[in-house]
Amino acid sequence: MQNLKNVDAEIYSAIKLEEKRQREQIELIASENYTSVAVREAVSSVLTNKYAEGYPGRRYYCGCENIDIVENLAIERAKHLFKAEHANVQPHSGANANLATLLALCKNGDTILGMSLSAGGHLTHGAPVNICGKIFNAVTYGLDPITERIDYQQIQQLALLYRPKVIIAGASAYPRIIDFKRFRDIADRVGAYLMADMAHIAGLVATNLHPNPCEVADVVTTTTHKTLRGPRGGMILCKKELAKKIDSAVFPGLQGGPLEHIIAGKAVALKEAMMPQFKEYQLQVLQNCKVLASELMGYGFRLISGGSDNHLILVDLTPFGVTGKYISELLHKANITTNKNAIPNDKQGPTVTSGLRIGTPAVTTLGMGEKEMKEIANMIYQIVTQKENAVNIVKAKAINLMKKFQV
Ligand code: DSN
Repeated sequence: MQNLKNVDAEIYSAIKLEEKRQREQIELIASENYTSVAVREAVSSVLTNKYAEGYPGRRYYCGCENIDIVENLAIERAKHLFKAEHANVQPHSGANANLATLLALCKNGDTILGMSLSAGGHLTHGAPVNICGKIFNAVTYGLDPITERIDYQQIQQLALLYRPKVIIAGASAYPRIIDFKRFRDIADRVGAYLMADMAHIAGLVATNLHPNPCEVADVVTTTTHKTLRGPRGGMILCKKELAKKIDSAVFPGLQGGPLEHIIAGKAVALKEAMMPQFKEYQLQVLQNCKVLASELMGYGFRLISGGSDNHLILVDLTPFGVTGKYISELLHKANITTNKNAIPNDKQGPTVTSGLRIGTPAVTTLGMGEKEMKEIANMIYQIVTQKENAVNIVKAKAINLMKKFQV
């Protein structure tokens, strides 16, 4: 990055610091990953120079012939990978994909039914602080208090009572398989659209390691940078009959010019996701998560729902008398990156929380396996039980572990 260094030493230096951070810190944020170099090459290409408002073959600018090749490849790959009838690859983010979908399916004031933020849902599924909670009448469902799994009975009762226009399936902090068919049945009973947000699990869906919501949902949204391991961005997949509504809601409804350099990165990631190595990677993500969960439980941690079927674990820290904020900050000092997370019926507010969310997608990309998961579980245990006293020793172990893997 010699040119960048010459033009802007401050940004260059911040990027170098971030490279060092990514090399030295164990990345356990469940929604993060490392893209391939091929994806980053596409993202940093000259495609960033081009305006391409509209869709392939129907642009508002001249000179889009190469951009059309890129966007069409991304669309076709997304449809093929997820067995979807239509794909819109333009959403700048998962939040935009969700908002565009709701704008396509609902009018202001219509009722939507999604998982509550405190149960593991996402802001854009109707939280009052998000625009989706402000312009729609958002009703939320939670988890079964005993099993801490999605309470499909409760969803059905709420759906019958409130007759939502859209039911949203999907979560940001839910460690179990989501039964999209059960959601479909409930949506059919009340004549609602079913929207599935598969952002967290898209890589597992792509490799048939999680049920595919495209088989049953009217619209499926996702980000492209979590388990799918592409560049930061969003995507919408839907049935053919909703294609026009969805496309119009994204552009011109919500966005202007698409980020074609990012769309190129999405296309590359989708191609990578079709390769056999990607399935091996996802299988290892699941295996690593199982090992991490079982080791943590062995150290006396309580996991929400008692374990994990996917790439993430939600730890209840209350038995140790510590908060999510405190432990995530201590772990960060010890070079382990996680995030504090609310647990069901959390007594702490959302900026403190009683939980810790941990995921295995990023460390698995580095090549870590079961041995490393055991070491990481031990490091987390040391921090939670010995607190400040363990920071230096765990930090040295974390740096040492990261030295064995190339970011
Ligand atoms: N912010 C993301 C996460 O961390 O789960 C969800 O979009």
